[in-house]
Amino acid sequence: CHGSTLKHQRRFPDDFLFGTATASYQIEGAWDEDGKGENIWDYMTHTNPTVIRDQSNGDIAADSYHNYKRDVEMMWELGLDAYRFSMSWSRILPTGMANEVNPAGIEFYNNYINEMLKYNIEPMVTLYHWDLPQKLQELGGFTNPLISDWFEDYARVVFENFGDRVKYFITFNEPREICYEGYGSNTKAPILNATGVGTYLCAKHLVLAHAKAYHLYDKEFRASQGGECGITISVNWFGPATETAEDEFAAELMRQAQWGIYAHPIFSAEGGFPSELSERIAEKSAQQGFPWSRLPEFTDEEKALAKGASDFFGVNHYTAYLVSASEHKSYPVPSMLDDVGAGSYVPDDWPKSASSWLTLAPDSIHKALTHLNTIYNKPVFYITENGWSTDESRDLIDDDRITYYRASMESLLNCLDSGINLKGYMAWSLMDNFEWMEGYIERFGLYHVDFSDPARTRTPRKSAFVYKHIVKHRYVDYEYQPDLAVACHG
Ligand code: PNW
Repeated sequence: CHGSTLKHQRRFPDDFLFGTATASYQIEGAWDEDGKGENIWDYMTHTNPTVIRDQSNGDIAADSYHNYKRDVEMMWELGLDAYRFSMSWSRILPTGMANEVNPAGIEFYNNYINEMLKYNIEPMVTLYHWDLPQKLQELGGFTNPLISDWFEDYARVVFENFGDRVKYFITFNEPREICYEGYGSNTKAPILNATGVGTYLCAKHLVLAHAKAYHLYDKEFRASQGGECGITISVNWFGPATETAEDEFAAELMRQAQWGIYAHPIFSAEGGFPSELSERIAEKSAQQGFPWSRLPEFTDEEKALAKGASDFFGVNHYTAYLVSASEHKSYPVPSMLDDVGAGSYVPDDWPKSASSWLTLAPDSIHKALTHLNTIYNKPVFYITENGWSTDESRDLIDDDRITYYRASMESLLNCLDSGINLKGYMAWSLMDNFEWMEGYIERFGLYHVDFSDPARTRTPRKSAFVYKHIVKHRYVDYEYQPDLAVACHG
């Protein structure tokens, strides 16, 4: 494989961590094997299969539980520096509580991690990527304040068992998707649809759960293990549709609702929920006859616990939207979007993926990170997810995904050029997997997975070779056109 060695190319530093990301429920399968307990996705897909577009589930998924060596071989083929994956809480603690640890679960993750380390691939572990033990859901899940203690107990088991080898821990993947989609709407398990109430209860308890796990790591594990602990928040860019004060304010409220309520308590200098949105929710709650604000307050002690409780800001970034004060559609009352009171849209000329929510927006990583860098005083950033979907009918030739990844690389380089402390990038995803409500219809993989084949054979797409080339050479070579028939390995 040759790349041209253009000297004028902007380059990524050698210590920039390039990787890919996945999540336990989306890839592992083995849903009830070797002592694993039931989680909310097992429960929902088994009791309510029609909520999934193709009525599928993650019972087998990409069967990574049995194919983990092949997964690591793919990481090696791509030349990755790091791999972000999540642990299944109910595989480690079948009932969710720490009184009973499942040894087979510990062994599986030990094997996965040790296999990566053989190839010098840095494991980055997410503790929670949406698969809550069902027993804990029955006790209220993230609406029960005790979730922060249960999560801390689980985090202790993870740090104790894996922290000797894992140097990057991420507590939660995407609080917005957990709280808003799972509790405030019906687009993720546990499809509670408690609009305008569930989201905010979950937000408070999740932030505290993160903070307790962070302090546990900081006080009891950091000195001996020497790693880092952070959180990953989905931060798409929400810019104003026009430069009017109304649209600017609407965009600000939208950003606060979409990610500020999770980021502000942890990363802002003052702590707590963002003030404009808090005021708006308090006002609306009063008008609606609630005796209290639907957004629960933090006590001063809780505020202090969460403030500064992260070593880095993990950003999942996919796309952007324009926010318009006059686009206000009719939303359920109460609900988060009604609280914001504005609408968002995407210009027609932004290229479309197979996912309704995902278009290729111009330079949006750079826009989002520039904003976060300013309001949260220059944290260390990792892009922990970014990627593009094609539909199931397309297999290996994915030029639109290549266009998307190259555009992302330019946006990352713009971040580095402007002095943002961005230290790594994880592509979503290493391979096709169970895409939640979209089942196996939308595909995000650099590797194609054949879900009709019991072996779940994995085959690199064209984009895999392009990503490999970027990781190896540390710049974007637009001349490089992999020929899949003779594509290079190793
Ligand atoms: C992420 N949005 O979720 C998740 O972390 C992954 O598990 C998932 O497979 C991947 O993105 C692709 O969907 C997102 O509305 C959900 O912008 C929604 C959004 C972004 C990411």
